[in-house]
Amino acid sequence: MPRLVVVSNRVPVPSPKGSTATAGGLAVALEAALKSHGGLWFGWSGKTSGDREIEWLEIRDFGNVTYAVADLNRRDVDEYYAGFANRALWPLCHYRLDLTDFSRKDMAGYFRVNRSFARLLAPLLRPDDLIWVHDYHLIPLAAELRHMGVKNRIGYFHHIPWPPADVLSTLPVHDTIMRGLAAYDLVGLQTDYDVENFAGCMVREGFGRALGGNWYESYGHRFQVGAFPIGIDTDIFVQMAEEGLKNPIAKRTKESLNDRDLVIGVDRLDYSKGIGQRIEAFSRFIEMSPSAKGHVTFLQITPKSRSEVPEYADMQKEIAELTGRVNGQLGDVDWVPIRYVNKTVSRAALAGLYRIARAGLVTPLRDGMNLVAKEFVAAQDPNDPGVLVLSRFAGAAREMDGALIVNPYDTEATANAIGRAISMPVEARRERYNSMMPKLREHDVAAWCRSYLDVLSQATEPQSEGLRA
Ligand code: GDG
Repeated sequence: MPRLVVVSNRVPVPSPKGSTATAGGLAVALEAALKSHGGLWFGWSGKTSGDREIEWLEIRDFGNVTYAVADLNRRDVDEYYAGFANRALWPLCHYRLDLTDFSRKDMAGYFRVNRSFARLLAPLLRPDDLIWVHDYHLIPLAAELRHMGVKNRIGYFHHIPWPPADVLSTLPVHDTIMRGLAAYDLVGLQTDYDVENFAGCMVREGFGRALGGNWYESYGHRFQVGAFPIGIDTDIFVQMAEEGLKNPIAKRTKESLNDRDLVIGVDRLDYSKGIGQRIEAFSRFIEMSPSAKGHVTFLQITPKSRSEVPEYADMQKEIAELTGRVNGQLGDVDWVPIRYVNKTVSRAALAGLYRIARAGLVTPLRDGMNLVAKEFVAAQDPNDPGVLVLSRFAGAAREMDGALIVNPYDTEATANAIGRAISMPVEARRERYNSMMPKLREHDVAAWCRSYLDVLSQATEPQSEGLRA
């Protein structure tokens, strides 16, 4: 079995005792894959260190897994991370052309940091390593490694949506991005819809041709593209939720509700998550349903995210103001409609909170997959499950047929769906829950890892007679 090398923007280096207990499902699954293959996890430490150029790595071994991380200097963080990755690629891939900032300085910084990462990583590689690169921060990495003579199989997984050609082509360097992707052996996307969009960008824009069987040829290199919908650590989540009410935060929350119904939302504070539209829809639901006034509480847990990016700072202000306005207008002396919390809670608390909620609102305007949708369902009590209200624009909507699917831009329809979720009879709720759980168990995050790595390690190029023009 070849050694596995995972590359991601941030690396969850375990604590000195070797524990990554607070890590999410993806980090846990990647760590498990690294342990079973033996492996190396490479990326940014998350630390900013003055003006020093990226030239050294901190390397630590935990069992058979090596963690190699580099600090970035202020300029690199500003241009590569807060700049091009999060003010150009992130809004672009989430169809927010109104929020993109295509600064040439940031573009140069993005490619420069990827080159530096490749320079640090290349000497650590062995000839038969399987290399798996994660997410939009690192698209050019394979091309940089190839320049340095690296011949290993290199895969890329794009965790966020892939946009249609008309959207992508607004990016001045979209050709360099497509060329960068063509240097991989496998480009993994979340859904078939993303694969269709990717094919449109590759073929219609003239960057490559389809060879059939998900193979493409571009810039003289053949590679595969496929949909690999990510899952969660379902069994662990079910178990955490079963013990959820032992968690002090979940317990306190339940007591504080005084038998009111709980509606929950959990998202990083990000404009792609549709938090403002969700608050408007909840507020409309309360206005439309006199019986809900005083009897339903919406808990929105929203850890701050990317506060160094101006669009995120603006959004923090907008959502706080909106929440204050709705609470002021609709609340009463003994009831606030929205509890808005800007902090991270533990995964155990989250599992308990999902479990006591009557409805989960997952209403992004655009999302690669959305793991909260899956976690919410996995956390439910099978005998008395809550209902998931899910945006049609989340990748998860393609799998989760037991959810109430909504258009988050349609306030009235989303408000109606909240009402339906809260008043749904238990038989209908069980039926919906039972239609989703088997898939969540089968397609968990470990299965996702395995299926991706199987294709990356075993892919054989199509014979030339099978080629399609
Ligand atoms: C990207 C793509 C894709 C949130 N608040 C707390 C907390 N969380 C955890 C959730 C969930 C994770 O963060 C968020 O995952 P999502 O999938 O919802 O969204 P992104 O962060 O945007 O992730 C997305 C994903 O990559 C994987 O491919 O699904 O589409 O955008 O696990 O539970 N966890 C804890 N406390 C919190 O307060 N412990």
